[in-house]
Amino acid sequence: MSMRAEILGCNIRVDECADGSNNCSPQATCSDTPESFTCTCNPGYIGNGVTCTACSALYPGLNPSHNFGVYQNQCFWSGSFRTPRLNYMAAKQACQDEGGTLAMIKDEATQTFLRAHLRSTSGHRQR
Ligand SMILES: [Ca+2]
Repeated sequence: MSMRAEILGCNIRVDECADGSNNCSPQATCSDTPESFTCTCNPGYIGNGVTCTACSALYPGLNPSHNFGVYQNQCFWSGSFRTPRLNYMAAKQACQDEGGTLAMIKDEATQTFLRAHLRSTSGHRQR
C-alpha cells in the first residue's frame, strides 16, 4: 500500500481595487480580475487607466466643456444649440484651430456613438 501526497496549489485571489494596491488614476475605475486588475478612464477622460487626462484640459478652447464624449480613447466634442452653425469648411477650420480634426463618420459603430453623443449634448430634442 502506497501513500501518495498531492501538493495542491493555493490560489489566493487578491482584490487590488479593494486593498488599495492598484495604480489606477484617481480619474479611472478599477476592476478586479483573478490574475490582476484593470484600470479604465472615467467618462470624459482619455488615457491608459494609470494616467487619465480630461478632454476639457486637452482642448480648453472648446465650450461648453461638458460636451465632450470619449469613443475608442479619443475625445469627441460637439457644440450645443448656442454654438453658431458652421458649414463644412468653417467647421473643419474651427476644429483645426483647436488642434483637432472634424469627425468623419467611417463606420456604423462610430455613427451610432456620434448620434447618441449629439442627442445628449445638443441641448434640445432632435427629431
Ligand atoms: Ca485581482
